[in-house]
Amino acid sequence: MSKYFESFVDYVAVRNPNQPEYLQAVREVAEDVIPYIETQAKDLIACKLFERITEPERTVSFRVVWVDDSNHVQINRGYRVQMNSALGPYKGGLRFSPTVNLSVLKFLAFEQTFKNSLTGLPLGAGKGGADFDPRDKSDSEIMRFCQSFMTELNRHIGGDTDVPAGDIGVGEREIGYLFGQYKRIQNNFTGVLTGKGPSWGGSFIRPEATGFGLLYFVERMLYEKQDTLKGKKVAISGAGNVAYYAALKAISLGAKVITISNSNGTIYDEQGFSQEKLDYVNSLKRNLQDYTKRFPGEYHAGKKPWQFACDIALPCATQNELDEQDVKQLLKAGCMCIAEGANMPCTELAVKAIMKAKILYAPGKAANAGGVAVSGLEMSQNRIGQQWTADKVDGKLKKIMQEIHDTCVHYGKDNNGVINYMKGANIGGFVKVATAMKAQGYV
Ligand code: NDP
Ligand code: 2IT
Repeated sequence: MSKYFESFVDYVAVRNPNQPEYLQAVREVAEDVIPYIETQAKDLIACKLFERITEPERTVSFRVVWVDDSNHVQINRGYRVQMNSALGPYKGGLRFSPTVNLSVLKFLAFEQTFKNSLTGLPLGAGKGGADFDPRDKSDSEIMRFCQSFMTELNRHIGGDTDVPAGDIGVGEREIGYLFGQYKRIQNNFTGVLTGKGPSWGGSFIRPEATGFGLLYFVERMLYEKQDTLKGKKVAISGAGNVAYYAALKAISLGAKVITISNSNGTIYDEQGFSQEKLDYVNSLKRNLQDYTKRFPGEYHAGKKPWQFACDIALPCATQNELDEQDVKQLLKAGCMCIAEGANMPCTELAVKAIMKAKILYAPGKAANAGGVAVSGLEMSQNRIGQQWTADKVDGKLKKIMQEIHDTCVHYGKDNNGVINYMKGANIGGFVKVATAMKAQGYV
């Protein structure tokens, strides 16, 4: 790597101490974008375009106080990282999880910059959330927390300013409570959040969009190799929104889904999941160990899905959930494709091992962009006061995923015809944002 790369990485590391996830995400993009800038866009060096893109436009951190069911006062920390508004209003999810901190949210907001650019829609980038764990809370505790969180957040967001959505720990229920409180404070029914219910401004297909989009992307990658999903064995991690709809779409495209997991363990079903089985998994809440009470299969406490032989691995849970050792195991068992439903689920060393093996690899910023893409379509529907049919939204989603795939091929194909989807996504996402930032001057 060049001197500029080395000095840039040092510069970002010094400015962002104790933020390992953020530095990991920046390095992964810089490895592709800096060589591109040095050879094809030298003018971006003097105007410090890449240095600017790694500095959030604004970061808000705030106290969230609420009272739990036992009448105890609880204090959490809320955040919104408004990363980049070159292409449109800040856009990206809210994560409620005890693992939330500034490093995690900045990496997510940084990834969102390139992802949102790749969708082709007018979306800036942001991410937010709180170190609040919704998993062990009652419904009324969740409502009180959401109301307190929005009492501060409302002054920083708006339909043309910043439009949050869901992420880990934030689904339709939380979006409902957040929206209700925003509307109450602002006296304004507007598209300030996406992922709303279909009867109150939400878009059809938004719940399905990330998982469905992931499979549309995988379908396109396989198509490039004159292959299909029919008969492929698919290992999926996670048991949440992305994992569930990824599994359903994979099954409907003829694949056999053999694993579902959460942070406690993995269910392995050799015969493959069906919709009935997946709905049963959902009904178990987080008690995956009870799967075998109703269906044949195995529960592996404390284990990840990557030990089971599969053709395609779809990490759909969280960051850094798949490491170098997992890649070795997957490769040994014949895995030919890894596509990320989650954001940055592969560690840096895992990515290097995948690249070396030259199997198909789709980074999250391309492969999971379907969620934010349909959020963008929800914003369009809110602006014109209409609701499109599920078929229409699904058709648009499919087309967007195909276009993202083609952008990756355009920027990522080498002279031997090998497609580096990571490089394609990084450069393809960067070019559009950089052009807009350059045009908008030193801001
Ligand atoms: P959910 O909250 O619906 O589900 C998260 C799932 O991941 C849960 O089953 C959870 O298990 C599991 N999980 C979390 N942490 C771990 C861990 N350390 N090890 C194993 N499993 C874990 O979130 P989503 O499905 O919405 O999000 C999943 C991923 O997809 C995230 O990386 C998110 O950023 C990304 N994403 C989401 C989009 C969306 O539209 N929702 C869009 C694009 C990306 P447990 O209950 O045990 O915690
Ligand atoms: O990571 C993501 O792209 C999301 N959580 C979805 C963001 C959105 O605004 O729909």
